[in-house]
Amino acid sequence: MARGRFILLEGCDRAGKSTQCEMLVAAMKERGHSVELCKFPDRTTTIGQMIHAYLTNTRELDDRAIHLLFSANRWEAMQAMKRKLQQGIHLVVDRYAYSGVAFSTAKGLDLTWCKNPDRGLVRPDLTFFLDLPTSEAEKRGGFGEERYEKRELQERVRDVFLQLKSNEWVIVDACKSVQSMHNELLREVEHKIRVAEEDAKLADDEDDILEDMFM
Ligand code: T5A
Repeated sequence: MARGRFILLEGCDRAGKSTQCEMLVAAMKERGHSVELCKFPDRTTTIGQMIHAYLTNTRELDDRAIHLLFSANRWEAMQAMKRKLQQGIHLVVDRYAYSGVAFSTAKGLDLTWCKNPDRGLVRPDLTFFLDLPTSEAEKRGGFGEERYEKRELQERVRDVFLQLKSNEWVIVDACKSVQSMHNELLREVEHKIRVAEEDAKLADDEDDILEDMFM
């Protein structure tokens, strides 16, 4: 049996990540895949509640301290995520370490310093970057409610995201309709899973989880 695939959706604020994650999970379930949704920050944990208080401006924190909390919020989920991938469950993940580095670097922290706490996390098999101009994001529901939803910062965040881009990234035009983005994402995911399943039938060696984020 092939292990589950780690499918990540990244992008600036209001690009439609949560909408697409939910649609992707529903469509994969309909097709008979075993799949779960994860979201970062996970605001349900104790660390996640501290992050929520910061994002909603009810708490102030040093830039480095909040960066480390976002990273700790990923590490606390890591054992459970690995177990699920090993059990053949696919994970659709709404934001991850690329967001961590992009936002903190855009605020002025050093890029390498920002990557270090996330070194060795499980690395995604497929990353979609939902690319939306800030001028379009501003028109979408809810923009401006949280701390980072400001034009100049979002533009710097996008620049850092694009510096982090690697071979497993697919850039998606997030100006497109919800349905056409969904069709594109689902096509890519189905292809990735099909290839993994065919490889698993042919290969003798283990299909290991990739534990080399930022390494
Ligand atoms: N952060 C996060 C860090 O600084 N460090 C980190 O390590 C991490 C993980 C919260 C903040 O934390 C920062 C980044 C963020 O600033 P969050 O909880 O993911 O992160 O933020 P949310 O506010 O929940 O989500 P986003 O603002 O990123 O929105 P989404 O999920 O991209 O967008 P979505 O799907 O909720 O849609 C937004 C609106 O647009 C509409 C939707 O109906 C909705 O109204 N919409 C579309 N409209 C037109 N066309 C489309 N194709 C549309 N798709 C959605």
